[in-house]
Amino acid sequence: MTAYTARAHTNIALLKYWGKADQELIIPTTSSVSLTLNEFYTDTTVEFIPDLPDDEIVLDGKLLSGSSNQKVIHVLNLVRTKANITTKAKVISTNHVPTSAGLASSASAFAALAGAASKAAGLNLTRSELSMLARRGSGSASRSIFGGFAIWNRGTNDRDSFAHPIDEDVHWPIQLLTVIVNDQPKEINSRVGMQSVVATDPFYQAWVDHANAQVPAMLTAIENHDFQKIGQLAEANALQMHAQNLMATPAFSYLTDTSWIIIRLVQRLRQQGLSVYATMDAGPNVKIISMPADTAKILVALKEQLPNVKTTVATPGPGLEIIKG
Ligand code: 2P0
Repeated sequence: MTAYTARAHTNIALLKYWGKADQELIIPTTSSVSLTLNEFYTDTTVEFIPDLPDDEIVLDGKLLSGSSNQKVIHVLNLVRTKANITTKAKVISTNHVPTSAGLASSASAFAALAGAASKAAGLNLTRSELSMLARRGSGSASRSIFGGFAIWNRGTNDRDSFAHPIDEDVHWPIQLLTVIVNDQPKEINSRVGMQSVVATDPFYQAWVDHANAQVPAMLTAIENHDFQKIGQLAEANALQMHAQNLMATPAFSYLTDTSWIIIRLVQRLRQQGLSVYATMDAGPNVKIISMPADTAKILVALKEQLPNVKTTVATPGPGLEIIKG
């Protein structure tokens, strides 16, 4: 059997996924909308090798063992079932999403794995099917099958919960400037954090209803290239998601004092006339949705308040590609 290498880029959610209706199948409670990013990606090679006693997974040059490779084996098992094979696989994955980029790599990792593993097993899946498969590894990976703007329609079951492209070729100015507050692994991983919110937040259903109602407005804003509306919706959605974490028992927050300094700075820059909006994921880093022409002004304002802060800039990127095999 042939080895295949796939490349998938990470994505930032503009409307967030924060909770599962089905934990085993990874069916979300809300539809989410994202922008795939050009600068950060994962390359994954998969080869099914007869007589290999066990799956072998090498991530960034290190052989994974124990629980850290369970999610990968789970996706390989789904592929084997579809392809009607039992052969074990060798997986070699390289993340070009440095932790210092302030972005998560699980979206690009599981999208690349879905692409490479399915091809290596002899399957020719559609992009919708690839999105469903990637979703089973990590929900946000369903969106990284597509470039540019994508929507993961929540659906209700394994076959109707997958992402769709909205606008894959983004030729108008929008970027993500990430301010790195902390590049250490988070204390509460997103799977645990979101489940705690679903199970204990008394206001969770209200959040679900409100977040789902934000989707049509976001789709219209993207269609109209309405940068301000996209930013307004994204910032409100992110703050509302983080508010749910405070509603959980026990309450928790990914945002630190420094995160809030940056969020307030973004709000101040907006009062001064700049089109800048903040979004945050399951960690303290603040991502500033902005236009390339404003980068210098944003950096000057940031450095005035936080002289040693590190930043990265990412622009819209492509969907899943098979790059070898
Ligand atoms: C998102 N995040 O929409 C949200 C916003 C983090 C905050 O998707 O349990 O790693 O593997 O499906 O995809 C992070 O959650 O969780 C995430 P699982 P995942 O991007």
